[in-house]
Amino acid sequence: MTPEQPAVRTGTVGIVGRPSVGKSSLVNAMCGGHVAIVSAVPQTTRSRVRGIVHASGGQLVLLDTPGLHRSERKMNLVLRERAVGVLDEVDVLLAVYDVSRPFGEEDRRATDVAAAFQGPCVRALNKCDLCSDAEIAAWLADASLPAEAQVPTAGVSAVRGDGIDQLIDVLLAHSPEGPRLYPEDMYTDQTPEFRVAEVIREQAFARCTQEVPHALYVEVVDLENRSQAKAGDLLWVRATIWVERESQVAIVVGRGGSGIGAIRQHATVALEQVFGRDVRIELRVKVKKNWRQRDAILRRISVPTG
Ligand SMILES: Nc1nc2c(ncn2[C@@H]2O[C@H](COP(=O)(O)OP(=O)(O)OP(=O)(O)O)[C@@H](O)[C@H]2O)c(=O)[nH]1
Ligand SMILES: [Mg+2]
Repeated sequence: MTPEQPAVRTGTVGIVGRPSVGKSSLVNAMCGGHVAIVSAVPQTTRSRVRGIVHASGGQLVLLDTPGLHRSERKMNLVLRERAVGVLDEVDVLLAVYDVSRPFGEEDRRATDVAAAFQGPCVRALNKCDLCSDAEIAAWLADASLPAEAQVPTAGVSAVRGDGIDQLIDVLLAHSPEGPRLYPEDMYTDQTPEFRVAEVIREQAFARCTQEVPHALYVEVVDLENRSQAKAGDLLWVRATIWVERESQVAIVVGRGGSGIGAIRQHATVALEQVFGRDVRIELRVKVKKNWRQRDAILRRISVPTG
C-alpha cells in the first residue's frame, strides 16, 4: 500500500432494534439485493442473517437479528437470545429506530442493549420518508437516547434509499482496518435451503394475518438441480409449511387453494430472481401441534445461517 492510499476497512456490524423498525429492509438497502426477508408482521426475522456490503473503502458484514420483543413466550426468548448474542461477535453495533412511531418500551430495550455494547454504536433513525424534519426533531427530543452516544444519529429511509450511502460510510469509518473477507460477487452466505425456506415464509407472511404468520415455519424437504431438455437448469423444491392447528391449514391453503397457489407463484418468481434459473415448487401445509414449545425446532429455525 502506498502512503496516499487510504486503509481498507472490514467491519462486522450487528443490527438491533425492536420488531418492524426496518432492520432487514436496511440490510437489503445497504447490500443492494434481497438478502433478508421483510414483512409488515412484527418478528419476521428469526435468525441472524448475514449480508455483505462491498464499498470502495472496504467491506461490511451485516448481521441482521430478530426484533427485540418484550414478550416472555418461549419463542420470543429464543429470538431475543439470538439478537443479544450478536454483541459478542461484532465490531460495530447499529441500533435502528422507527421515527414514524413514538419511542416506546421496546425501543428502550434496544437502547439498553446498545448501551451494553463495548464498541462503537451507530444509530439509524429509519422511515424518515414518513416524517417531516420537524417531526423527526420532536421524536428525538422525546426519545430517551443517551446523550453520550459515540456516533451521531443518521436519518435514513430503507424504502426510499435516503441516507444509505452515508450510513455505510459511517459504519465503515468505525470499522477496524483489515482485508476484505468475501469475494465481490457475494452478498450473503446463506445456504440455498435457508434462502428458499425464507422466501416461501416471506410470501406466506404477506398473505396470512393475525396469529397465523407466527404459528408457521417452512421446512425445505428436498432441493435438487435438474436439467431440462432445451430449457437450461431447473431448481426443484419440495417444501412444507408447518402450522400449529388444523384451522390454520385452511387459512394458509385458502378458498379453492388460492392462498397456497399465490404463495407458490410469488415465491417462484422471487426465487427465480435469486437463483437466476427456473424454479418449481411443490408446497404442502401440515400441522405440528405446539411446535413453538419444542426446543429442537426453535433451535433449528433460529440458528445463524451460513
Ligand atoms: N415507509 C417505510 N417503511 C419501511 C421502511 N423500512 C422498512 N419499512 C417497512 O416496515 C416493515 C417492517 O420492515 P422489516 O425490514 O421487516 O423490519 P424488521 O425490523 O426487520 O422487523 P423484524 O424482523 O420483525 O424485527 C415492512 O413493511 C417494511 O416495508 C422505510 O424506510 N420507510
Ligand atoms: Mg427483520
